[in-house]
Amino acid sequence: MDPSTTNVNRPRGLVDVSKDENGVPRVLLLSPRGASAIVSLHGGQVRSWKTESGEELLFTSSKANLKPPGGVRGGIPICFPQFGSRGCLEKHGFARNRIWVIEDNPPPLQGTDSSSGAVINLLLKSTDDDMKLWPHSFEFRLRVQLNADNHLILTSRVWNVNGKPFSFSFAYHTYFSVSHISEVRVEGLETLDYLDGLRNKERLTDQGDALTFESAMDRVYVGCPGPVGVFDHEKKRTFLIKKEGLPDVVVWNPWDKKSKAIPDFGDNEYKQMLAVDAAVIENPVTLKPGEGWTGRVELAVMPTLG
Ligand code: TA6
Repeated sequence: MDPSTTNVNRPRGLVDVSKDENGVPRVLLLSPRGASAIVSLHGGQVRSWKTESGEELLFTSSKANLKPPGGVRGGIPICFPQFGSRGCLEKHGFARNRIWVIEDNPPPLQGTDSSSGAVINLLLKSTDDDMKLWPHSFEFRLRVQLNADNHLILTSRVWNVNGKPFSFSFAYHTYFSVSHISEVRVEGLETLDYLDGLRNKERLTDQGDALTFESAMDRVYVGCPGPVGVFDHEKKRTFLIKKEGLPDVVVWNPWDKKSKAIPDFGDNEYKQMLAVDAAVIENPVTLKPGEGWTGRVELAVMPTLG
């Protein structure tokens, strides 16, 4: 697809490609009911997800550096081929920094409903430079769909295209916009084990209540079987996170002290965000040559009942 300005009328949704202020193609997805999402080819990153009344649901820092090749603080960065820092690979991997391409005719993805809403298919392939950092040949297909119910659905498919087996970890590092962090409660992680990033990744067990926030949190909940709910009391709004192929859930808020140490994050912006990531971290995925892996997350937003 020519990324200059293409306008494609879909049966029940619209896809529009233009360029951002840095000349990087970005894709506007419009659902039939008027919700929207923006996906940048820089990182294959969802940068915006808005309700039909135009309310932004994802947080982006006012200090975010939008220029490639750095990562953009906000939206949904793709962490691949690793979450966190290990070896010589950059933190959270290189996928979020690369320029992806639009793929017009990707191989069919089983279990997805392409008839509903607006859809874009992106592709990232390993380059010679990537191979110096991570010597594995892969194809990463990312499908972003805003469906007829205004759900945002991200499906990632990673293929080992040749060579030897490789392993990777992965996260949809999702920055939710919240009214105030003190008004937020997270349900669905009760009684699970987590690796505490604030205690040298010590393995602890959640006490069984819904999560609320009074200080910094940086946890990887492992083996989370069901959906996760993020309730915003002030906004009377709930985000529902459903996931497949993604057993782990990251919960992160830097709070005041760490916020001041992050250059592309405002000192007080921790009050307006909560990162809750569908991920695969504790037991990395291993792919033999010719094998593929799929990880899907579906994000819905709805009024809180009661
Ligand atoms: O758990 C989330 C986390 O790994 C935190 O430790 C925090 O640093 C965050 O990701 C953001 O990482 P980034 O590389 O985008 O600064």
